[in-house]
Amino acid sequence: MLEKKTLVVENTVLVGIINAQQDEDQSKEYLDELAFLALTAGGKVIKRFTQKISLPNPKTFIGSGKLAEVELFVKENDVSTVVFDDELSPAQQNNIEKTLKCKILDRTGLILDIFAQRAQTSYARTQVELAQYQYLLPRLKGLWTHLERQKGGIGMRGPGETEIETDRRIVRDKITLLKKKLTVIDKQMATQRGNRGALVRVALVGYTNVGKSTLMNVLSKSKVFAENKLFATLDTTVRKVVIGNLPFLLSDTVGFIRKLPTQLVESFKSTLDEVIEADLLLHVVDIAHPNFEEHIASVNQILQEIESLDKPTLMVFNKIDAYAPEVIEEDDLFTERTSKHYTLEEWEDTWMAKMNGNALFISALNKSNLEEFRQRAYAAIRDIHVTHFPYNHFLYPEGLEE
Ligand SMILES: Nc1nc2c(ncn2[C@@H]2O[C@H](COP(=O)(O)OP(=O)(O)OP(=O)(O)O)[C@@H](O)[C@H]2O)c(=O)[nH]1
Ligand SMILES: [Mg+2]
Repeated sequence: MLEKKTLVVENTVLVGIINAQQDEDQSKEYLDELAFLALTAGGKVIKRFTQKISLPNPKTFIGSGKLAEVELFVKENDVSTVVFDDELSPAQQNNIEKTLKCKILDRTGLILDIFAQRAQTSYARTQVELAQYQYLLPRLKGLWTHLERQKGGIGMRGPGETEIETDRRIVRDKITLLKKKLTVIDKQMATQRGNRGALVRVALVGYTNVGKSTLMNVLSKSKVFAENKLFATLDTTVRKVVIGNLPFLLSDTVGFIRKLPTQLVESFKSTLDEVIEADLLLHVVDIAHPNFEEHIASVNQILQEIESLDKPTLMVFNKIDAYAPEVIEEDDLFTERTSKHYTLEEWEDTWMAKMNGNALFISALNKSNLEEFRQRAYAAIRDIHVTHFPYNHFLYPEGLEE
């Protein structure tokens, strides 16, 4: 495993920008999420800086005045980590590090750090390690003395080759090795998946922390790790579940997030194979989250990247117990009514129309509306099953018997 840049309850500062793509409200919500990520990684956010800026400064991302402000705060408050919400170029990261003299992470680096902490199995660890090396490759600054130099060293270096180039080669070799290792495991896993026979395959997908594992636990009556932290689940779990008399396979997998590092999507492809090979997706949404519509868009974008967006999908809006619309006071004549004020019924109407009826509203925690969920899931899975095995249609009635 790579040396971890773990945040051990470190004083952490966040930096975000406001521009044409993200207004003040959005920027705040992104920083809220970044703060949750930092907390998950073990950091304590003690200050946030934002700057209105149309184009990021190519050298230091934020302007020099703002950077000086951050520098002063960092000095006076024993700050060990500054996290930027947006992707920094390797040069920007270097320059900022030189000025602030503390650890500089961007959102990608922070997510990678959390993944590194959470990876349990050797498979997940290998995937994270690969993503970390790919992220670090362009950021090498000749600090790689802790790496084993099996190849580099005296006599091995070509004329004029710098240490950084040697390091780069070591890292590239490491990447090749990890990729080979993953290919071997992938083959084993593909065989395992192939052995699963005729069962319809259903995958839970969704943004992180929406309740996928909780729903899996309710349905399969087994224990999958669920908690109020981001990326509680890294490895895919597959369970055989029976609704009515119809058995199927249900998989729970890594949650998605806005700006999920491409290196991660890339190296988690085989974890996502369960999604790619699924017959039906249950797209779980946390309707109590103020940004849930944007979450849906982020998830769909990743589904698109892995060519799985056009699969049959049930949208499962979870956490209805926690949904609280914003309220306009009676004497408030100025606030315009927006979707933030929708009642649950209004959201149901909206999404039932958008999804052609393939939307459901439940609480996995309170087990509300689960009966309807089971009915709808049964019907969808049965449809797929009898398409695969037309001669089985008499085994499974069209509707779920109560
Ligand atoms: N209020 C409420 N909380 C819920 C509900 N379902 C899940 N939660 C909570 O939401 C948090 C996240 O649940 P998980 O099941 O771990 O979510 P996940 O989607 O598997 O998350 P990752 O694996 O991190 O992507 C936990 O604290 C759950 O108890 C629900 O219906 N209502
Ligand atoms: Mg989970």
